[in-house]
Amino acid sequence: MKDIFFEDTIAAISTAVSEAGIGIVRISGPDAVGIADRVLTLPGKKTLAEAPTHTIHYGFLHGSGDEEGEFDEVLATVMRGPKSYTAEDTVEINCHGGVYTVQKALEAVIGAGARLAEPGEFTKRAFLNGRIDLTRAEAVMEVIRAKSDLALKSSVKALRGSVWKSVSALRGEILHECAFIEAALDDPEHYSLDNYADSLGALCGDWKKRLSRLISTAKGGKLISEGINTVIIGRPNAGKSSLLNRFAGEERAIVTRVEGTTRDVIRHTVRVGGLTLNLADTAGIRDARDEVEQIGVELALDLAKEADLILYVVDSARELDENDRQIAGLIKDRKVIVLLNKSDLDTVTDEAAVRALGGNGRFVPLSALTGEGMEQLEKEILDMFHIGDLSFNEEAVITSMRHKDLLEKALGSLERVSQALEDGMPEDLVNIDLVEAASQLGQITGESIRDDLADEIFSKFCMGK
Ligand SMILES: Nc1nc2c(ncn2[C@@H]2O[C@H](COP(=O)(O)OP(=O)(O)OP(=O)(O)O)[C@@H](O)[C@H]2O)c(=O)[nH]1
Ligand SMILES: [Mg+2]
Repeated sequence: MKDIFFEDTIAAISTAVSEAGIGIVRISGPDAVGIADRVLTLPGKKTLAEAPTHTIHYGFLHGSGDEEGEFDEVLATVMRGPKSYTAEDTVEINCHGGVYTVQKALEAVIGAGARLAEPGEFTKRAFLNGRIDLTRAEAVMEVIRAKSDLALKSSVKALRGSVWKSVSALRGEILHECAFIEAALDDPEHYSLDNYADSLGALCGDWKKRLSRLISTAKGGKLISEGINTVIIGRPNAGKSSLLNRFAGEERAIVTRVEGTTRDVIRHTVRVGGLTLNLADTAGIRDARDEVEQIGVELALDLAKEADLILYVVDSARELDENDRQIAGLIKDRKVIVLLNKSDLDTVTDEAAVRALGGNGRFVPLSALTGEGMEQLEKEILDMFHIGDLSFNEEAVITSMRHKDLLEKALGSLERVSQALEDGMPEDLVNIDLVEAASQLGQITGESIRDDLADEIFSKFCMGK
């Protein structure tokens, strides 16, 4: 445990503030038990102060100094530090879940001496009290904000420490070499740096590989946590808005037989399996005479350039035309699923015809009108983003941009180490970038470099003997 202690006691409503079966007010800090005792009456004049840790008590809630004014029947859980979420003394009061009651319970607790917690403050305390490292603290925030099942899974995995494990293992190895170099420079009689450059070069190559691998998961990690930006594109009347509505399960976009119905971008977020798709329905691509429609077409083309996934809707009941040729050319080499729409009608356009225009990607026959083919479309999307791999392997997935940034910086430092070794630079110079890399990785897990390097030197290399 780091010796940071907080003098004040904080409280907040820990459950969603809505009509629910129960609502929980959490109190954490040195006076948590005392404060709870001031607002609770337990049967037989018992108090929480004399209760053993990790026990639950039945009682009545009232304002501080207002024993007569009982307003709820509650269960209170006592968890004494360090065996609690924040590592501090914690009491959780389970009240009945009406918005009014829970608010009133919080007011009573504040009236008895607690301070209203800031957002995330319980987790911040858990971190500052040394109970969880920074990657886990961040993962807790991600669990709270997770938009999809898969995002939740990867945050929970980070919470169990998969990112922390990979990063701190790497950092430990780097620190070990930093310590060795410092020891050898200080005490050349006992530690020799002969041929050391070669072995450090080899280690450095391995570290760089591991870092690059971690960094490469960040793209998938971002898609998981923020959703896949998906653009529906196609010529007018192909059925783009019908597809959006089919995904949404409601009439989000106007559908008519008139070409050029959609002009603005219509957005809707949907879940597919464990994934989140941020869908954008766009204006049909054509050389529009109407100025407003033309702006919509430009917007569609711009969005398609940035998208993670393009759903290209083709009207398979009609021949392809110039607009299709333009679209097919534009989205070559991108992540594309071509939807041969209106499969419920007599079709004249097939996969081969689209390919002949240069269009490629995966092909799915679909009827946005009847819904036939939607299942296959969803399967293709899940398959395309390797959901099988991401959800089941135990590999760490980087979902935080802060982590990615620091990993890239650490990789840069290691590149400089490799370069310096190749140039035959002296070890003390090499060590500067090595320490830098360890420090950047330390910022991910929230460990400070100074103490750790000193520990490493003293514990492993018996300096000062
Ligand atoms: N038979 C059949 N008709 C469809 C299908 N999908 C869409 N339609 C019809 O095609 C017409 C155009 O559909 P929309 O969804 O508005 O097409 P859009 O691509 O959004 O058109 P714009 O917004 O004008 O670019 C409507 O009359 C739809 O009912 C389908 O799978 N089968
Ligand atoms: Mg439309």
